[in-house]
Amino acid sequence: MTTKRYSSDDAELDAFYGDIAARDLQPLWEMRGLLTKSPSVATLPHRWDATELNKLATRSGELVPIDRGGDRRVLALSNPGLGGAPYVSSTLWAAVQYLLPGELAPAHRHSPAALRFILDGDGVYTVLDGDPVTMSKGDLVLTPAWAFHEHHNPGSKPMMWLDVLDLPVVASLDAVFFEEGPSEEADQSTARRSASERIYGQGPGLVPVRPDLVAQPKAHSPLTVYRWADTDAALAAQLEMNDSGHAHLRFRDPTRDRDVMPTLRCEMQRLVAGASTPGDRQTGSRVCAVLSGSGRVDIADQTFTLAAGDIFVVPSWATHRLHAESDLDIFTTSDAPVLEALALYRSEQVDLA
Ligand code: 1HN
Repeated sequence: MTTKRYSSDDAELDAFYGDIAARDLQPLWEMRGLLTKSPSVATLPHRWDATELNKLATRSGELVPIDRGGDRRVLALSNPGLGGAPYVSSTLWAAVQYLLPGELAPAHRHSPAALRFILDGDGVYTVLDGDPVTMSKGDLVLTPAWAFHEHHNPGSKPMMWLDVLDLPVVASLDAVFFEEGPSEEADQSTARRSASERIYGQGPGLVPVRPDLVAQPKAHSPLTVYRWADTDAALAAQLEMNDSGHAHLRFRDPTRDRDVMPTLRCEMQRLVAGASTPGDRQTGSRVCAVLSGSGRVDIADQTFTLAAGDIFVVPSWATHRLHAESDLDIFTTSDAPVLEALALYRSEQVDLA
């Protein structure tokens, strides 16, 4: 017997509970908290401080070679509500990854999808199924499920970035696969821009027609990098058009009406100094990173100050609200496409006093 044994003061019922437990059965009528009025969420609101993350990532670079466990030097953000799991929320993995000059994090692929958001620095390039993509501050780089990827730092400075994966979702669906890759050097000589950008990132609404350039239909955006210059210009243009002091945009597949990847939604917000967002809450969790500026975020009954490089997590259905002290740029990724696909997505504004 490995299942839970229920008990009763009534001897006959208690014997029955013993017999059903011996057959790995449980009585629904004794269970509590199975169906709650609103989500019962273990993930806690939390913020990781940029200065601490930078210091500890630097120490990991001094202490730990790249070829230890998984060939990635990664510090997972472990949510204090999740009993020691290496997950930032019940559905998302988030981490900082640190790569020293001259290092290579060799190729592999996995069924969980990943993305990188670059909070500072440049110099690293990642190779996605053979296509080299440079990574610089403010860029969003996709690593779609089952794409081979390796990271190179040919520069002279260490580099750190944010990784987010849908790993907890894929793990809970018992669908994790992993494979090591071929280790060939990608040809950087012709890669001033990735092929993905040259074909799909030349201008809004422009897609290739030549059959040899049209990507095979995949489950994710064929554009694998969203450059900061474009994101910045789109945010600035939105702000010019309204006086709310709040710009908000979503990264989309340029060829189809959908999110960048089937499991992950990515958004960017800019608040001018003094502006606030309305309070709202959604099902599904989100990881947010401060690209620049300062302010604070209220999440449920907690308030966290925010500075550039900080990373925080908003649990499912927790009311959250941003306030900018100086102009604030915030990247967000969430599991919203999963909830939407399953008709479980809910979103509402919450009036806060
Ligand atoms: C992974 O493949 C990377 O390739 C980073 O950079 C973090 C965390 C869990 C599983 C795979 C990477 C990861 C990861």
